[in-house]
Amino acid sequence: MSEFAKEKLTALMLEYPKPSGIILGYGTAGFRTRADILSWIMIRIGLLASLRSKVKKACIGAMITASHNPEHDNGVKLIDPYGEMLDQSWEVYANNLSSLDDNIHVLWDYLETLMTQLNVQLNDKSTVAIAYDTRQSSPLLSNIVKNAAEILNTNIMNFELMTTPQLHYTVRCYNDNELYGSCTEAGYFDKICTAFRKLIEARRYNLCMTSGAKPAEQLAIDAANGIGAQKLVYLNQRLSDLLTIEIFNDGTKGHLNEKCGADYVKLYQKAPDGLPLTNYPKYCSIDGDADRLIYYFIDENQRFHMLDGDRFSVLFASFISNKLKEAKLMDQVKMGVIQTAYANGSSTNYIVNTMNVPVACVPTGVKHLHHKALDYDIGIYFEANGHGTVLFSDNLKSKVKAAIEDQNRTDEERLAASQLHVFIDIINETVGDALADLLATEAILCLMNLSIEGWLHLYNDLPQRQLKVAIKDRTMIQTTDAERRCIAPAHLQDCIDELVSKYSSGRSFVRPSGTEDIVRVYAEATTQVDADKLADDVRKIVEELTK
Ligand code: 16G
Ligand code: MG
Repeated sequence: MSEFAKEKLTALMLEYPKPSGIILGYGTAGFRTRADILSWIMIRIGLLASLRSKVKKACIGAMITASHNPEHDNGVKLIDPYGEMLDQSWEVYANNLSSLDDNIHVLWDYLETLMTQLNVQLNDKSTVAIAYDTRQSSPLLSNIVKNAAEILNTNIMNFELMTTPQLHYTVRCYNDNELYGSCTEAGYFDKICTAFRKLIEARRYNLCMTSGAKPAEQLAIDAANGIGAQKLVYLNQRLSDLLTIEIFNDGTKGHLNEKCGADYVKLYQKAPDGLPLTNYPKYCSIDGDADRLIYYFIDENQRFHMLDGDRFSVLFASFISNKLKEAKLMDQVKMGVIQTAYANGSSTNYIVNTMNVPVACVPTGVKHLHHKALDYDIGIYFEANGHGTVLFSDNLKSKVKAAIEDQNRTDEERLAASQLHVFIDIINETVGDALADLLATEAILCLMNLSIEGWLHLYNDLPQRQLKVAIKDRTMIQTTDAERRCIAPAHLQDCIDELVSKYSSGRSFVRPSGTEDIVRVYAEATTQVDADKLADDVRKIVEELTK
């Protein structure tokens, strides 16, 4: 390999040395830690992105963000050619690169070995698309990724400030020759806003013909003082005649994710700071990089109600199955909802027994849900934390298109098929997307003539409790069956089973966190008192058996 490249890498490593003793793994959402000790890993991720691009002969994305973490953190994750998360088999290379000593010869040897193994050359073409969130540390870190990737002959596309889902979308568009959409931020907004406009305008026109259209309900949005705020302004401008939104926590005053954002609202089950719960009929929060969404409202008795990821699954599945039925396409497609063990038991029960839609349960982490969703013509996935999307197969898309064009079908069938066709364009199929999910939710509520209260009352959640438990070594807890059962330590599962059997509609599980050095306990039961007690009982037994 060229000496010149090696010299450049040496200089970059000298500028951004690896702190001694640091261990950093490519976790569920890439590398993530305090921003001031991250620069060295950006070199290695830039190199890896370039190699991945050479191997796939496609553009690879590098998103600089730490999502809902505090401002002082940052992180980076890679995006594969079709906008999906980095293939798990490559996490090994990421971890190897991370663990190597800060020595040019060691790193260079590893790169050469890897290139031979992967059958690529330094001079092979590669393209890396970079974007970052609003953190102060982001521009510098992204520049290091760029400099490192360029050493391996890489063409950089720098999209600068973007939400995470926007970069996923852009990478997909670039790689499939813009079949999925045009590969710019403007193209992204065009696609989702045009689809939203089509659905809502047609609905309004019909309502005007009958009972007169109602003005859109106001929506107050907590943008977590993050990148989403800037992008929502654009959405608001484009759709102001159809959508009445007001943006709070837009970054002009508060700090990123501090007592606000989707994660805060979900965790503490209360409204964020900076968003007055006054007279808006509905509210929502997105997170720092705008890939999670949570809705909430205050009822007439001033009670706070939250609608999380499970609720989106139910809402989206209801709408889509209604349209499939109306279009007489239901029998021809395989539809499923994908959840994790954290999904409220009532939501699963409602989807399976009332809606007759099958539910699959997979381990925590978007990549697992996304992967499973590919098994269906329509795979709807949401984590309870508000991250999710819908995947539509090519088979489904062509069936819908054929139904629209089929002159033998009734007007009603063709209308339903065309609504579904347009709806697909609102969805960002590459990854969960708060902005796209927000538009999809507003469109569904409007088309189903459903208020947020009506949406909440589709089913009643079982009370639940989540606890964090600190133990000496969280790897002592091992799970199976999509994290719903423990296989180690011995007897833990038997004890949990026995505790659970004492509660009506009781359910509980324990799993080691993938992002923090703790284990998480989840419990649900018919009453809050019981859910709290069950969680606490399970906590005690976990502590006892891991001493
Ligand atoms: C990460 C995951 C999220 C998961 C969470 C679980 C992605 C993009 N994010 O934030 O899906 O719910 O980790 O955290 O995959 P835990 O393992 O600490 O419970
Ligand atoms: Mg996020």
